[in-house]
Amino acid sequence: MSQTLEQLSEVMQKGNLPEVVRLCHLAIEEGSTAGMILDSLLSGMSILGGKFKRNEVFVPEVLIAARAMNGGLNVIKPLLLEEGVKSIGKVVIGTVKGDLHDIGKNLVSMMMTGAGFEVIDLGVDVSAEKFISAVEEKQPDIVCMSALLTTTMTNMKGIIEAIESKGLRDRVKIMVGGAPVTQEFAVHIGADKYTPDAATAAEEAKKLVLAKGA
Ligand code: B1M
Repeated sequence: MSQTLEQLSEVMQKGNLPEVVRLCHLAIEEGSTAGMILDSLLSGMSILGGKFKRNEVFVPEVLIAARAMNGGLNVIKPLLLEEGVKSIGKVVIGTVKGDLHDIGKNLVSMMMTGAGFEVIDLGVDVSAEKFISAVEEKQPDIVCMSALLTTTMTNMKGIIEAIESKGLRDRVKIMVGGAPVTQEFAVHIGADKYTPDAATAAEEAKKLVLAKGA
């Protein structure tokens, strides 16, 4: 890893947003790819996550670091997106009710946009009602749900049931993800697809819409 990318990982952990933005731009000038910059930011967040678990840092520090991470992601966003790609389908995405984690969801959103999807991002703490309104109004091909807490991943099941009870289940494919979510859990709650990371989510979403159109 270059010196700039090492520094980037460190300043992200300290939550220094202006430095994160500066170093992302510098890394781009030095020839780092968006993937290399993303790896540096993710490795910083992984180190910080370990410290959070061991009670060496607390919510305020992690929150500030997350803001810095999202700031860095915004700098590399244009590089992750292919220009002039024709929309291959529509995706509605959100972090489920009770959950405020948005970094993974934002990454999935970026990768999906880069893969050619029109992405409607409902944000965090999204209720079943909000997902349903979005399905009715926006007519997406795919609904993506993210959850980072073992206590909120269970809300995914309620959201799928609510979509079913409104008679909308046949209209959309449902994809789920987030650190505690597993393939077994996805099958158990009746989702169509689980993916462990954002890049795979975009690949699998493409396959789902191609299969739908076939
Ligand atoms: Co929170 N937090 N947090 N946190 N936080 C975790 C998740 C935790 C594992 C930390 C720990 O204890 N080790 C733990 C959860 C324990 C559990 O339930 N098993 C935890 C906890 C306990 C909490 C609070 C309860 C703490 C408290 O208040 N006492 C609280 C809950 C708040 C709430 O949501 N109601 C809380 C709060 C916060 C902050 C607000 C401070 C902040 C979030 C800020 C933000 O997101 N804007 C935060 C953070 C940053 C973390 C950690 C450190 C990092 C999460 C992250 O962004 N990772 C996390 C520890 C860790 O993960 N090491 C932790 C990077 C991100 C890229 O990964 O989101 O997994 P991830 O996304 C991946 C994949 O999962 C996948 O793609 C991405 C990679 O490409 N993916 C999808 C994600 N969504 C997908 C959707 C898809 C497909 C793939 O759909 C198709």
